[in-house]
Amino acid sequence: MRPITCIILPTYNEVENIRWVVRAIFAQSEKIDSHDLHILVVDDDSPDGTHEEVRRMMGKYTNLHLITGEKKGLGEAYKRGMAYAISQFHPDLIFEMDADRQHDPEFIPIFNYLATHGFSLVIGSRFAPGGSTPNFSLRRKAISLLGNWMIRFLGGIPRIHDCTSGFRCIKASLIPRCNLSFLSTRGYSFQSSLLCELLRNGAKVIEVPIIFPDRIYGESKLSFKDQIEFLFNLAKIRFRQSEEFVKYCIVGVSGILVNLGMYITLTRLLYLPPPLSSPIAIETSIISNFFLNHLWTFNGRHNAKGLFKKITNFHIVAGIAGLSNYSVFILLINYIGLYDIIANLTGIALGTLINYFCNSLWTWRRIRADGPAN
Ligand SMILES: Nc1nc2c(ncn2[C@@H]2O[C@H](COP(=O)(O)OP(=O)(O)OP(=O)(O)O)[C@@H](O)[C@H]2O)c(=O)[nH]1
Ligand SMILES: [Mg+2]
Repeated sequence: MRPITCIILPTYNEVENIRWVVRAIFAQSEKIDSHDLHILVVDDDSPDGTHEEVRRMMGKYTNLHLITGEKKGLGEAYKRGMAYAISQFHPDLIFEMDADRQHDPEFIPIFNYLATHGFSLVIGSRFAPGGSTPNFSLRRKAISLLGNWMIRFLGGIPRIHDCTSGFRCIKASLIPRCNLSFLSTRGYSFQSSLLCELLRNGAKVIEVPIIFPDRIYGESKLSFKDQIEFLFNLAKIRFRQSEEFVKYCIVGVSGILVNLGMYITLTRLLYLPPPLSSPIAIETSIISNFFLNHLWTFNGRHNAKGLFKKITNFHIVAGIAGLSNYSVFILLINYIGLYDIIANLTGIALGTLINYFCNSLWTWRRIRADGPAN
């Protein structure tokens, strides 16, 4: 049996388009010999009878599937669709695609090929060199470009040109790694937050330029509310990008308290000498920091390293960061004559950054969906 590619088509009042889209997608099957194509239509009980039309076609196309539900926004439809597709078909690849004929099905074989040859996320990009939106009004183009620019720079993904595209092919194994419940419910916000989440989880991405024409039939569902949610979502994405660093700093502060508590216990209650108590207190705080980071800060990161290797790396990083902290401190008081408290704070800031980046990029390094990176 060949692996499955599942194309998710969210629909709301697409009765005039759905028949054409389904037929055009299945016409691409013969150009793909590596995968079996399935379509999952996620219709939110469209009043125009889109789902009845899909049901009629299901008699002819055995790989056509349908789920229906209450209308809660495009993002919610995708979340439901992805969860259903993964549990029912165990697909290798999942496509996101609009059902309004604005995404050209001719691209499906190319995306499918790229997603099995080195990339885990293929984006049909309107704004990459070669892509275009020939019928966009100046206003729509300006909103789209501004929105994309904000996501690129606030979301820390400047190299992606089209962050809100709804035409993508995703390695299905990446999706369970993403926190879908965190993602927004509406269209553009959902697409941009899913993209950031996929990249956070190690997606290897390529953009393929596409031409995005205007709708011929039916109406756009993009509303003013979508634009408002988009702005709120930017703040959420920004926080999400720094979330690990904030958690790491909180753990660092807890480490100081653990160190101090242990030192006081050893010297004041157990009467151990300070030269012996200090290293025990330091080691206790390193171990407690390690487990808090393991279970909280970097929880959910997929990484092939065993616990022992991680603990060893964490100690090495603590040593390097401690040494850097101390060297900067000595340098600043001896050669620059800085006030010792300021010199110490500078050393701590540098040590914290070294500590965070080494542990994030080495100890708990993420693996890509297309293979281990350890
Ligand atoms: N199930 C479901 N599908 C939706 C919902 N909103 C939009 N869609 C579908 O999502 C796809 C994209 O919606 P459009 O309204 O065309 O949005 P767009 O293509 O980003 O914007 P335009 O360029 O203005 O058309 C279409 O297939 C819609 O039918 C929804 O709330 N639920
Ligand atoms: Mg559309």
